[in-house]
Amino acid sequence: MDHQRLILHHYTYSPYAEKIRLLLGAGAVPWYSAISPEMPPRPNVDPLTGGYRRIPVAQIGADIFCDTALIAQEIACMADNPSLGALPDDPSVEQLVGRAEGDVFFSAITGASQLRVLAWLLMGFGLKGTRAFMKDRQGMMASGTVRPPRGAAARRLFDGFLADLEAQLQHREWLSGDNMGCADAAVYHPIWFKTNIYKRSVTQSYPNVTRWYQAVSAVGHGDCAELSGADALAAAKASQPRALLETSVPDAPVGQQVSITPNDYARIPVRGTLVAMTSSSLIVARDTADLGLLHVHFPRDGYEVSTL
Ligand SMILES: N[C@@H](CCC(=O)N[C@@H](CS)C(=O)NCC(=O)O)C(=O)O
Repeated sequence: MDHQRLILHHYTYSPYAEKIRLLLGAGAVPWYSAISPEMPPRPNVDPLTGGYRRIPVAQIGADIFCDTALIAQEIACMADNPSLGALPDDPSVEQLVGRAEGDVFFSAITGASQLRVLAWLLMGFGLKGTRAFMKDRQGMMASGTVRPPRGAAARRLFDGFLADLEAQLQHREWLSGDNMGCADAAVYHPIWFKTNIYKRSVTQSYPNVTRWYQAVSAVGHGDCAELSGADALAAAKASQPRALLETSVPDAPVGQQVSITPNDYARIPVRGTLVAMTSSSLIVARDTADLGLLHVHFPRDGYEVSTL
């Protein structure tokens, strides 16, 4: 295997993973697919991240990337295409992306009828698995700081979002500029999620959204090869983290033990030694008995950093 190829730890029905799979396709970046369980424990990912429990996680050798904001930037570098990693300089698009990855994402599921969600879960997980999945996600949200709308309020919110997207797409093919980019993938994934739950198009009242949705789908996932979790761990073990080129901000507690915790949901901390902290990202080193030295990368936006 090629140890420098990006490995994506993900599962099929993860909307945020779909965002990344499409960006990999758009950037023509070859990648390895390592399928993860839909809920912890995740023996293919936990030893790499040291606790971060969200999906997707990307890996390049002994460098581990948490959060799609950062993974998208890595893909943009690999593809030499900045629009895959950054939003366009357009406040109306930025606002749509913020909504898509906030309440709209949750509303895809909290707005669906309980019966429909139950049927969807039962088909995927069976009875025992559905019970475990619901318990897991309830626990994840209970310890979180976000309280998404439910029922009719969630449905109104989702529809209002589609109507605003329809207006945005009136005079443009893509949200990101001349080609599909990060903004398109970010706005697409909650709609894709709802389409999967409903098993039919949810955009039919919005012709511009429908045309755009089909164009984003057609981009596909690119050149992907399956990889086992064991091979992904072996790749980490056989590699050294890449050289640190980041220049840390002056007040960064570099060299100290820190914990990094998402500030919204799935608030499991990762502990390690801070080795770099710029204005937009940070890296913690984890010296592990089984896999050696790993560098775990996080964006700063959306994560709390505490010194221990
Ligand atoms: N801000 C994160 C959000 C990721 C996220 O919420 N992922 C969902 C799956 S789409 C998740 O991790 N759910 C809980 C789980 O899979 O354990 C990102 O951009 O990567």
